[in-house]
Amino acid sequence: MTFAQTYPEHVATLQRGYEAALAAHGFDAVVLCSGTATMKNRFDDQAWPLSPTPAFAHWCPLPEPDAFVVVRPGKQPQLVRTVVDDFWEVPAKAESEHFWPSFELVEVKPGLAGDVLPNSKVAVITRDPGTSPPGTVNPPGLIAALDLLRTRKTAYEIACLVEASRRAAIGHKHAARVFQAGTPSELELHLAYLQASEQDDAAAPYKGIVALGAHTAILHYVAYQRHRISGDTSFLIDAGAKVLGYGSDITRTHVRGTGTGARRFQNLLAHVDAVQQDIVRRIRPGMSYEDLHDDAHHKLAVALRELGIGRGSPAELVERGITRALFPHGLGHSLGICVHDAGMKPRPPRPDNKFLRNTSVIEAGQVFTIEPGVYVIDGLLGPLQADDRRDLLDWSAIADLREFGGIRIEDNVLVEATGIRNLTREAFAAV
Ligand SMILES: [Mn+2]
Repeated sequence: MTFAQTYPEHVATLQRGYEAALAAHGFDAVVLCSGTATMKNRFDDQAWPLSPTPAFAHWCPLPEPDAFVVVRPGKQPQLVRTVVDDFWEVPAKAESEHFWPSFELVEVKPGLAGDVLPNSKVAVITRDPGTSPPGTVNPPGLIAALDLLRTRKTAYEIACLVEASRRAAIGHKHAARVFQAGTPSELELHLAYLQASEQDDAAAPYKGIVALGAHTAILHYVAYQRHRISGDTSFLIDAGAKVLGYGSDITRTHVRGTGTGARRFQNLLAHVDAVQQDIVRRIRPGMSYEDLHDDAHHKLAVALRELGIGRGSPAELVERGITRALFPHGLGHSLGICVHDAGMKPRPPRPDNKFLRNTSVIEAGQVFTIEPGVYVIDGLLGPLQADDRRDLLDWSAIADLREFGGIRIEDNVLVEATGIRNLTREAFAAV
């Protein structure tokens, strides 16, 4: 199905959802602002590339500043564009033209959008409250209702995410080949990924995490080093691609070499990958995502025990915080327009799961990530070695693994009525 075929139904679904949300929260209209150009530095004249307000992007794949989507019950949505007469620059062309016929198009001169936007009982959703048109700015109840709409993907959104997965899979496969065939630097691997996935840094859904060796244990490492690394080492790449505003978010870990550390790391990598696939297979509508996260800790504990890295019983490894020191982040998060998207955290997680970003009940139409990991992070392992939990880990194994850093395997999963589609593994199999 093409974007042009699925988009009208997407807009009709949004219109119904928005009409219900507006009625429930007492508004006659909502204005969704794309955003205003933000300067990088008040002493310079360059603006950041626009990252549109997610509610705007939900309707319209046009990352253009000072544009507005106006939604009113029973009326065709309007797209109000600010047309700038400027010979220095040209706005980026839309990635696809399919969306234009769904809107009533209105063009205004800079600063004059206020003349055409509705002004009675109107809500305004904006990332720049300081430059907002008149109305009730970012009412929390309405925002929560609109965020929830974003968690149930339409066929159009799924098509966007499938294509975003395909593009990322091409980049991941290429970067893996470059790593195995030579001695690239982190920067070279980052650039190889971007080139193969046909995007620059600014177009990517998030700044790719590209790390070699011990750097792979730094969860959000983006300080790409320029020097080349030879010999036994590991490679973690957490990188996606964006299509019509929708991003994939995929992590793979690789290892090179045959030394003791490399073999140990390869073994652990195979176990984490098996755990990840086990968790994905369990997903069904009606389950609690936090239960999956708890189950991931249990499965990782079993793997650590099997590998001899963990020395207590699996239950002990979980209850005494060993798995949490090795796997400190959440199992995953909502995915779509924002890489850590909103709408799947209706309540805070339990205190021992404090970094978990998804506490929703799993429902058909959701897309989220499943991304277990195991890392040697000295700041988290130090306290275990310092108290009576030191006997629960094989510290010589930890020492072997330290220079290889950490492992994360991350897939993007679509929940269906009777099971799931693993968008990432499908994409890897297809490219
Ligand atoms: Mn992620």
